Amino acid sequence: MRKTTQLKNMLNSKQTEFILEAHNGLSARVVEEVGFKGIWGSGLALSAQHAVRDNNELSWTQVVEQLEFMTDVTTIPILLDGDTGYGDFNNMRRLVRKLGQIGVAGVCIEDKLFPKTNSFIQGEAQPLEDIQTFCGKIQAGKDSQSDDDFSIVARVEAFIAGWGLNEALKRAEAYHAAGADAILIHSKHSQPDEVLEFAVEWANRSPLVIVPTKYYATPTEVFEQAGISLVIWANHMIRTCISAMQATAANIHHTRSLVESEGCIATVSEIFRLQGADELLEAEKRYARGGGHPVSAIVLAASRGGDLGDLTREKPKVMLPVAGVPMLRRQIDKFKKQGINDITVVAGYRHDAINVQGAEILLNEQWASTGELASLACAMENFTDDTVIIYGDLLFRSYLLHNLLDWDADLLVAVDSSPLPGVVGNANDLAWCSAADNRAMYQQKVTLNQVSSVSESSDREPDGRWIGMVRVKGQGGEYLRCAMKKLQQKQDFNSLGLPDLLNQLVQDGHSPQVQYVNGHWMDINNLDDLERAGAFENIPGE
Ligand code: SPV
Ligand code: MG
Repeated sequence: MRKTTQLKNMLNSKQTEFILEAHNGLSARVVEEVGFKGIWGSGLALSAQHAVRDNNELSWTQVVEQLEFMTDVTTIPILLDGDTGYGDFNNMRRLVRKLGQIGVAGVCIEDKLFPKTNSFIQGEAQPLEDIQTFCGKIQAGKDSQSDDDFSIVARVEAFIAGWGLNEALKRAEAYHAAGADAILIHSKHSQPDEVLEFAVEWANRSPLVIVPTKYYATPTEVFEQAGISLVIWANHMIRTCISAMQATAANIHHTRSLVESEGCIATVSEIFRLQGADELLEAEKRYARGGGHPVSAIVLAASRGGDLGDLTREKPKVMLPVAGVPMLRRQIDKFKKQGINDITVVAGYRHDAINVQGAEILLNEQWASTGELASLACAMENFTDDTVIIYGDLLFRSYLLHNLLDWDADLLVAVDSSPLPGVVGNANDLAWCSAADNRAMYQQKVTLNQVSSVSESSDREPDGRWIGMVRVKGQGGEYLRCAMKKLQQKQDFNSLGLPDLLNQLVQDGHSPQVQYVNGHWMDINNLDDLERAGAFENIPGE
């Protein structure tokens, strides 16, 4: 239902309705969240939040700007306290058109002179607007609304200015005849006598609105019995802010510490929630990277690297420095360079020695008796719609990761087709593919047949070596989960590695696509590797 219609229905409903003041997007959101059906855009509160006076010191365009933040984040109607309409009938016309454009449901104008003063400051000294002039403003406003259900509430300030019931009724009658959708009768008494007398005489000629700031102790049932349509709790959010801010500021100042205040104030996560931070994260999945998803990474880093001897006594292999920088740090930096910030490291051996920032560290507690797939199983929760899984001891040129991210495939593995003398026969990551690397073809469509040390399915030479990087995207995530489940049934699951997972995917009919690469990577298995690694990484710009 349109916000204008919601407000109109509230004004015309048989029961008494209630709206609460808000003065910015955040307070408006809070008012809606607790269940209010409408918001009062209080002139006093809108000014006070900027520490300016409720004397039209805030320009009308500044008011509209605040209101737009409020309408943007709420679905309930806002009734703006439009003071005197910020000028004459012509200013009123422009105001009403503008409010319609930004989704404000109605405006209340009071019969005082511009610039007005708050009703509770020397009210009796305040001159009232000429009745006919004020009626002209109401008519101009009604003629300018583009939505039939937009409401104009005429506020009678006769009691505030020290006049009696007759003047109040005379004015209300004239404003009603000029087209006002409701009458707001205001009073500065601490008892509701004036407004109740008015209500009796008014006898429901049109909806009646009140602001019980001064007669706040009146039981709400009294208003209901008097047939009041709308009660405005007019300034209680801004007053709450003031007391809370004063208490917190004084406490932090006196104690010179945040400790005491921390438990008494909203958490930072609560701020994020009210700002709708989650929605943005979801939107990023849909729209970031040209409609793709933000990519995450899982780094398998649980093993000690026993062949590196004493070097890995105090720290795991991934923390060994290469050209002065720990391998893991280098990897994380490379991920971040490609915009991958959701990084999970599955640690095991000497996990306490992993002290790099920028990644979530998970622990495979069984690291001593398990293999790569058991580590991966620890990180299943951290899979996103697009995840790169990588060995922690892999060094690579950035462009390899960049190219991997550039291809669109559910499952994608990088296979190095360049000859690797000395490795063939020992490594368990040799790759047999549906076709050998045909370097002449761009994005040659090749799929993986098998990764292992020896071919089980063919006796031909391998097509290359899987470099230890796999990208799992979209539907690929389901395939991977399914393959993991099957493998977890196996007795020897704890000794299985990533090649077993790739082979399972092939068996399941989900052969990963192959992206052929030519060198520019290395893994670290022994001291020789580590020595070569320094030169490998010593490339400017990497
Ligand atoms: C406001 O909230 O700004 C009002 C109500 O106009 S009052 O302050 O009571 O006049
Ligand atoms: Mg006001």
